[in-house]
Amino acid sequence: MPSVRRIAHEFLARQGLTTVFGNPGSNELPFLAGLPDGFRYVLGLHEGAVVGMADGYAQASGRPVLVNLHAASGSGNAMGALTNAVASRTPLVIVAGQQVRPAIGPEANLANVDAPALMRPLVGWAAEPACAQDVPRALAQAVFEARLQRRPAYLSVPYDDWAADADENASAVLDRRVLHAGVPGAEQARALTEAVAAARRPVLVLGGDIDSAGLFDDAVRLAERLGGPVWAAPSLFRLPFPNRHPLFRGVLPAGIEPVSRAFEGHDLVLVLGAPVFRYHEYLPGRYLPEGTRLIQVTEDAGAAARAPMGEALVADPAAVIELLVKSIDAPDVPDAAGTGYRPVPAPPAADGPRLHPEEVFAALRDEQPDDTAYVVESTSTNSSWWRQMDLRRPGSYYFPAAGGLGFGLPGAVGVAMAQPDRPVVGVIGDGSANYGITALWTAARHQVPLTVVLLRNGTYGALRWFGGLLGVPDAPGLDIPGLDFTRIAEGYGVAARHVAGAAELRAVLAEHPDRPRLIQVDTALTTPS
Ligand code: TZD
Ligand code: CA
Repeated sequence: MPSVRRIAHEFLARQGLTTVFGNPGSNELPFLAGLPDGFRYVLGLHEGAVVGMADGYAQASGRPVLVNLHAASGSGNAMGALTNAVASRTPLVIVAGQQVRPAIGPEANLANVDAPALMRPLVGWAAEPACAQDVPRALAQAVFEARLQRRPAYLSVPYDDWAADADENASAVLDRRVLHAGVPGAEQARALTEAVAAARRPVLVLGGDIDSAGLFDDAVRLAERLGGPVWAAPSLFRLPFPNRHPLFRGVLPAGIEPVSRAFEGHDLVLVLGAPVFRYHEYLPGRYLPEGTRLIQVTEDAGAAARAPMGEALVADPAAVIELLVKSIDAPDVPDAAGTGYRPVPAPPAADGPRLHPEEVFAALRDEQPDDTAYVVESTSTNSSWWRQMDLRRPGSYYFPAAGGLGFGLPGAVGVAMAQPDRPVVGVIGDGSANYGITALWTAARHQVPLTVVLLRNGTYGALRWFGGLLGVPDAPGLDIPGLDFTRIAEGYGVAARHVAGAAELRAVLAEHPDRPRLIQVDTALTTPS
């Protein structure tokens, strides 16, 4: 009889989960014994970085990814990073090691007491199999739950289970296929196409799921058929639409009142691939203007259920876009040549030795290839970013989906590992970098071709701005002077440069090394909006 471990490894290989992001402990070693050829173990030095790298890798590859965490302490370290993976709907399959069964009750060291409860409600599904023979099936369930729910799933396995004999039915999971379809029914399709056809002034709101699902170009086709304005949903984590397209209006402000104001004069708001809505600042008001109808199309049943207003159709946005494009017989106004794309303004010049963030982003825009993927975690520079960038390709932009810092640097490493032929740049603040800094070591170890542009303004810039907004001008703990990321990066094995001005930055960016590097640039403080 093969061991539980043999069946598990075989199942993971058949499902294509052969890249493991992890940080092991003694409880995990038996799972890692005898990993077959074709498996690749990517060691991260802290679990926050492990999950951030896995999140970036899964998002960029569009596939579930295996994560291996150590018991309660490793799982706990991972939780902040998991908040982002939950919000970006990233299918992570987390396998954590547990003490042997007789040692859990008495709480021996490294027992993860009530492991599933530790992870709920963050993950979508969490379990510890009731016996060793159920491990292969439970592992398959974790993979399918992560894929179907598009949410991290968590499996805790007592470490002596792996060497146990599988039972005679264990191999039944090896051939399982679990498929999913989200095409609306005929009546639902008719009602939706009629609502869209009847709208005089429709507005489209696109969420990050559109880019995650590979629907960036399809969204452009739909928008050009509809001919109405397009917004990105608030708290955006992936760019679903070219940001200088003539129909694009920007990212919706993340407050009730300003969102409602943006919809003024529109009779239909069609939301595709987004929650309704992920507000941030509490700016009360009416959810929608009088007479405005909202229809949300999402595959996320939870997002449909919890929305405070509007109608919802739980369906695959791909199927709905196809349906709508077919149903609208108005000639579209394609702008494939990009002639109507909004021009970029000249960046403000530096005032003193520090660069304006817009100068940094203008340099990226001009010096980086058009298909560069950017992983951004720099919070006070948000409006500068959108003013200067011109992103026209799918998968061009990633941001921490729940606003939890520590995604950016590891996420950039993961995106670059998943897409070795695509240029990847991490745009990271001097505050943000510290939450996932150990990912630099993994980038060096695997010689990941990645450029990190480190924006050093010496402070938690966004929090200074929030201090003004919330009437807290005197909060302590907002400045972070004295950090030199060139020395930190070199300590982790990543080549680093401090650049002094826009010309030097442009010259350095124009080199395209095939290994990781960090470029530190001193920047002036700006506000997020
Ligand atoms: N801790 C975590 C895990 N996530 C957070 N979002 C925060 C703390 C709070 N926080 C923000 O929301 S923005 C920010 C903090 C500390 C400052 C980030 O500083 P930065 O960027 O240098 O990366 P800016 O451009 O200076 O704001
Ligand atoms: Ca900063």
